[in-house]
Amino acid sequence: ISASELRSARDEMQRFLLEYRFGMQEIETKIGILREEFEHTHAYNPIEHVTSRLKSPDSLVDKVARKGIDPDFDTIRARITDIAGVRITCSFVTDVYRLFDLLSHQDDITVLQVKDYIAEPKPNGYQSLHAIVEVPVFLSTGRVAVPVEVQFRTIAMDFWASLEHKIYYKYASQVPEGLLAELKDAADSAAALDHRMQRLHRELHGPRPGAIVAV
Ligand code: 0O2
Repeated sequence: ISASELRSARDEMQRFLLEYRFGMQEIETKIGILREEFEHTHAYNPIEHVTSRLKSPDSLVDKVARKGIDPDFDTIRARITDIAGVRITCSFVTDVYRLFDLLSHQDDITVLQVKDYIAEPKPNGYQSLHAIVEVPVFLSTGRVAVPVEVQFRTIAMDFWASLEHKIYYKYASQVPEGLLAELKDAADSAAALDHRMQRLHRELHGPRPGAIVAV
């Protein structure tokens, strides 16, 4: 492969990823608007923090190889939907579903897939609500629909997932059996804490804190 071919492959990859960056920014803006409007109108902020990440070219290439997908951009576009990711950490479980509802009902958003790991936690205890949503991005060449993976979770779920991820890496995915059971137990404790905090919140603020008209 010549230097100019290499350069053009790099440019094509950067251009490909750019659309996902824009899609991610659109979702961040939508969440930022909801957060500000919520605080203003309801004097309540249901969001603790928001983080975003774009898959690196390296990890995208690894995923393409792992899944045995044809390495052309059209196939990657159709098959890999977590290139852009936004994680919304909410205060309470009710906020998780409320934020998901508010985002997914916006009329320029198309929900492609929902995985509710809160209703059905993974066997290791992982909990979060995952949605692949498609958001329009307007380029000089026209409109493109960009998929973004949005993860909604509480602070307790986020705390568990961050540390579990670190432990998993430390043991190069070979986590000892006893530790797996402890992690599952810790996930149950995190869920119990969520229920408890939700109950306290409800006792103080009534059944629907910062309630808004359901969409
Ligand atoms: P990163 O670095 O967060 O992006 P697929 O993504 O299609 O191969 P799957 O299992 O269908 O796989 O996707 P799923 O279940 O929606 O989960 C994908 C993402 O959720 C992961 O992304 C993690 O962010 C998070 N996740 C899922 N399961 C776990 C878990 O057991 N522990 C933790 N800590 N996070 C989890 P990536 O790409 O793995 O990583």
